[in-house]
Amino acid sequence: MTTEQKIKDRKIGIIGMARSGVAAAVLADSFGGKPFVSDNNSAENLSTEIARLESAKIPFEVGRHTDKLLNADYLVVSPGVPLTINIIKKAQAQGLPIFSELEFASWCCKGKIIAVTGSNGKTTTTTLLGEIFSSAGFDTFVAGNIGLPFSEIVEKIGEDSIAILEVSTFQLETISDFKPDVALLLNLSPDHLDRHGTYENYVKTKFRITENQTDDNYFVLNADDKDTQKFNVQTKASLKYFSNLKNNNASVYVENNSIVVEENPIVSTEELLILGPHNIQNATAAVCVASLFNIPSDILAKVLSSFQPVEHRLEKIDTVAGINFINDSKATNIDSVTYALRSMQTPTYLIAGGRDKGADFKELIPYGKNTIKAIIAIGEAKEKISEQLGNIFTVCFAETLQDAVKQAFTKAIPGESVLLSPGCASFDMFESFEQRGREFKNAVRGLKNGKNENETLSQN
Ligand code: UMA
Ligand code: ADP
Repeated sequence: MTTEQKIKDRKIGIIGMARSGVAAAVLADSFGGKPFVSDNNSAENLSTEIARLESAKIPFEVGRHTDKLLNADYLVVSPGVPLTINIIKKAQAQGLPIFSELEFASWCCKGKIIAVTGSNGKTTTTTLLGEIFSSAGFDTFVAGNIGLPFSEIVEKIGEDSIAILEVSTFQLETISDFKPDVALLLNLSPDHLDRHGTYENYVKTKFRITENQTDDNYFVLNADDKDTQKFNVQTKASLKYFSNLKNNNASVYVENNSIVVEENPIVSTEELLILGPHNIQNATAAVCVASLFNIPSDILAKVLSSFQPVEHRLEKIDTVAGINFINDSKATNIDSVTYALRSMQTPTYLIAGGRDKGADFKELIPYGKNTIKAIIAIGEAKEKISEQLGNIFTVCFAETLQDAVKQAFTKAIPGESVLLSPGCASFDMFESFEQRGREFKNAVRGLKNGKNENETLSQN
């Protein structure tokens, strides 16, 4: 079926009216479809989105999902909408097809797609690939889970363009034909178990990234990742591997501290500005993808040696009274916290906690043993952290992030570090991990300026 046949004159029920839902509705409208958007949030909280839909004359409802949604040929769901809600169950019972916004947008894509998934490192690697491809002269678009819905930009993508998409399991859960030219799976570790139920389900959903690939596509995998190797992947795509070790199966690997492509050293890992073994993994993965497009080594070396950490990912904030402050607010699962701990060179006060996603905090023990001086636990997970780690580490409680920063600052001595690496979602205390990271930075700035927490907060 052509894109036109899939969308033109079709009644399309869209669930969720935030970034993805509104972008999908506008895209549907632009292809001659008949979108109807529904969100269970209030009109008051959706004023910007409502204004955009009204100006495009796209009908919608807010406050709850009614059966109006079911008067459709198919539904398009936003990633944050769980498939267990009543209206989706009703739609399924009625036999309505359900597609993710990513799937829907992909119908309209004329260019090549590089899709990046994994439990950690997606945003860093997607951003890095974006810089590599645009430096190499490709007409490059970066979108997806990174914050810009694919539907928002897909119409600008021409036949010679490249779309580099960060892809989450929430988006893969309801794909049907999504077929990336190159799929990259960075790593696998437990995350989002509150949504996917079991780790097996989560992994199966991740592997869906390759389910429609054919032998002219590539599936790029991490040769060092034990779970990627353990869960035996079924794919028709050509497999390519990257590794942080001199691994014979890998086409891109690390040898004598250099990232090497087919025996040619590209860049020294010491030149990378993104720190830690996990970031070497992200860099080798990006080089592996770039090598499939014959991007010259001098361009790779230039981009890799100048690429800065993305905000909220092991971001060095400042040194106050000799104490280093590091913002890793995006560490929303345990694996990313273990990597943060592995990257620390000094004794560290760890600020962790927030909304638990089913994490096992005990996994931090081997990585924190020689690094953690104390844990300052915040948010809904603080009791669980204390229960699981209190017999190994000193665990203190803080009611607010500002208080946690203050406590850590009082305890730390010059040469030590304070690391915000929560291992949890932010939604119990903040709007987003970005807001959590910004509040951390504000609190640190407040310490530096000798201001109290209230002054710091009220200024921002
Ligand atoms: N809603 C309903 N009914 C429900 C539940 C929610 O109507 O039962 C409504 C909410 O009221 C809200 C809207 O749905 O208005 C929210 O949808 P959304 O959460 O999908 O929000 P978007 O702004 O479209 O953001 C989504 C991704 N969000 C999630 O996956 C939770 C963003 O990823 C992504 O950047 C964006 O699309 C663009 O592609 C965020 C994320 O947290 C960053 N991702 C997870 C992660 O990285 O771990 C997967
Ligand atoms: P994602 O988009 O998958 O959440 P990010 O690049 O935003 O990935 O990084 C999220 C968190 O994971 C940060 O704390 C970061 O330091 C850490 N991280 C980045 N890359 C990796 C990796 N390859 N393995 C483990 N942790 C990583």
